[in-house]
Amino acid sequence: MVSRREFFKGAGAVAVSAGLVSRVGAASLPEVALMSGPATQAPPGPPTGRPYHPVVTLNGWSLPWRMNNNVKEFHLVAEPVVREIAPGMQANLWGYNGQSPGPTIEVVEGDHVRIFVTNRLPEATSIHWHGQRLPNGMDGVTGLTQAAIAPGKTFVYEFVAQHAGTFMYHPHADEMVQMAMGMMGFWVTHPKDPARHRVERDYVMLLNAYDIDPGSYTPKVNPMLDFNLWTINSRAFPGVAPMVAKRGERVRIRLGNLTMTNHPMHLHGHSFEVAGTDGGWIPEAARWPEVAVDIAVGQMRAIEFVADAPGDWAFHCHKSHHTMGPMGHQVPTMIGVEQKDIARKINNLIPDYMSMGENGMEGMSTMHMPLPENTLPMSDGKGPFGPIGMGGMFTVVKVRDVLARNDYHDPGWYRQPEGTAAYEWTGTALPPAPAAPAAGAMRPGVEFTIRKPSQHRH
Ligand SMILES: [Cu+2]
Repeated sequence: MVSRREFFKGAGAVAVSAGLVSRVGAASLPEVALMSGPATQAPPGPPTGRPYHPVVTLNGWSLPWRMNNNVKEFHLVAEPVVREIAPGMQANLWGYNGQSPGPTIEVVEGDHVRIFVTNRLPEATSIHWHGQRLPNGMDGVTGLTQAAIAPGKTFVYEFVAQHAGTFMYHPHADEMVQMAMGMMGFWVTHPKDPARHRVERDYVMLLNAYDIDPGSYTPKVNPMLDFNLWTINSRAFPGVAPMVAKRGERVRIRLGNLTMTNHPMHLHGHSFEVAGTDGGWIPEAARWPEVAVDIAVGQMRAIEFVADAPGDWAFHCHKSHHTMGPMGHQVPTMIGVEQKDIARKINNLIPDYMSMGENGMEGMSTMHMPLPENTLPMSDGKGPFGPIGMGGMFTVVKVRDVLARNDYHDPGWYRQPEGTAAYEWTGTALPPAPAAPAAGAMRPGVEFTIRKPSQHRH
């Protein structure tokens, strides 16, 4: 039986014209490396070429290359993939080399880079190298700078990585469909001198979004804003890996936004500096401290901080509907509603939900009902103190006193030192809260309007 890898090798070789092969001086296409799972792959470091300190793609990996007469050759295959969004939900996406997003491409300033792009999609595509300064014909805009890459064909892109920084790649071909289906990846050009911009941990993530109806597997490609899955590297929390750091290490997080809206990304417990944009590195004197950075559509930002506070610190989009799962988008307003019969339905959306405040604690854990097939509840993460109230575009920065240099495993939950956690008051009871006066008891001449929270009145 022909393996998938061999199949691609053969199919690609047929698609490249004889003229192109002799022009690049390659006897064969570079082997296609594939990734089948969504686990974070700890960076092995460069086996050939100039040295650099590798990045860590959350729930992703970096693409291997081969050196060919001092040219770094990569092979990207655009193809349909199955991505696990989080345990319990899979999506039929389009991506590169087995996953969406595609693998991160890492090169060094001054590298001569050649990328073979094979199209195994049912329609034409191209790749734009977002942020790179390169010859016009390598810019990847279908119809404007090149012919479309038809299904089954392989195109070759070739340029010198001129400046260090953080970039993205994505199609400029039927892009509403292809971006909504997950076609995107990260590109990092490392500085020629590995001591420049040096950090101990260097994470990369693409912010993306999908609209997948509960019970279905394929994203709808026509929504403009109303997506129901807000993801980091096509994963929703608790599917998003944590970012780990040893206390005192300098950490960089490179974020790119290929959704249709902006994402104010917020880090708890630390302040950071915005150190880079897709335009380049910001001089140190021009950086300022932040705890949230808004990342606009099509932008990327590199933030840096010293992980000086041990603990489990939330890192998330500050738009509250971006930190919930698809079922959260079905939730009606419950405030002010008698919850007796509805707790059962909510329990379907938030498995550990307890109805409280109306008629006691009915609808507790005994009424757990199954979710529809292939979707995620509003929030599904379990923390050391109970269910975690955020999902979607959310993960955790885990700072520990002890952590090996190249260790990227999840160290588990933080153990807070005795006496440092918020605690329940068990002293003297507070006097009862004064009840709101009835409308009739109001002083004469004062108008008083009661507004039900479930309605909007103007
Ligand atoms: Cu957001």
